[in-house]
Amino acid sequence: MLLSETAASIKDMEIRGAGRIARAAVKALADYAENLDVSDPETFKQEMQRAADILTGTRPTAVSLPNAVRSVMRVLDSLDSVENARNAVFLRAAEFIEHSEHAIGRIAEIGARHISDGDVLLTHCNSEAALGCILEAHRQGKELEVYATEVRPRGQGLITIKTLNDAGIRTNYIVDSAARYFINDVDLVVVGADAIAVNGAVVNKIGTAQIAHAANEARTNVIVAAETYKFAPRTILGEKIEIEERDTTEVLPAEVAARLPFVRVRNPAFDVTPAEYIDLIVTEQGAIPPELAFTVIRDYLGWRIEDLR
Ligand code: RI2
Repeated sequence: MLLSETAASIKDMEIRGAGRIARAAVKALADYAENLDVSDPETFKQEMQRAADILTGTRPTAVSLPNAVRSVMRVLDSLDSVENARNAVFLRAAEFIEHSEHAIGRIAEIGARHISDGDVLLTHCNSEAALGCILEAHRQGKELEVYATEVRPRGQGLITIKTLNDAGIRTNYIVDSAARYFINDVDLVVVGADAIAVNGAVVNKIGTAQIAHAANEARTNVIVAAETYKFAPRTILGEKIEIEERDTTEVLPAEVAARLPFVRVRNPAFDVTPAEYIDLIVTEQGAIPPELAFTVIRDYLGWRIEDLR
């Protein structure tokens, strides 16, 4: 796939999910490096930077995307020849993809320990990290029942219920606004994350904050399954995580909106769940309370405040 095709697929969500877009972006960078026909190392670096900017500009919220792209681009800091730079990009991209896939497996193992036999779970959107925990608990023989939301406007809940159904897990498919209605029947909420701020706040699919709020009120635990590359280093500097607002036609067809001149359709794709509504964040390095987000950024992502300026 060409770089522009990968970028377009990420933007229109043919490739979606914070982990998947990160892996697709580093693969696109490696392919781009392979076909880059230049002999001057500086030109190579500039062209790679241009490609990196196109990829990171596709979706602004999922920090996995810039974190993954930056982890590849870092190898170009000390390049001496185009050939060495190209090989370093291949190697780093392959390492990232392997690390990401391994992280999903580790999170599933750790997350499954927090799921008990007989639990009723609720999940929102379609997160491979969150679903990994549920599927692993099921694989271990735990009897589970899941509530899965529809996820307006893009309907990612449909992917989730197909996966759960294929695994033979008893699943209830509900509209997003029914989460509060069923929350007292739920033992544990399991969701993924697109970004996690230094204060432990979790950015995830729009509606997550409402569910976490309802869970908090009902004393139902909430766990977030997220690879360490979903922690947002620049939040250390006080930078806010940008919330993507997608095309309004995802919510209301343009011809209907055209007849309602006083109505403005809004379509934020994500919201922010405060740390106090989250019991645990399950990463591949272990389960941590959200308050330890800074430690993950410093120790596992290796970002120091000096690197961020
Ligand atoms: P994994 C998705 O975003 C959802 O918000 C999901 O919870 C999150 O990414 C993490 O997904 P979108 O691409 O990386 O559907 O765990 O907007 O698959």
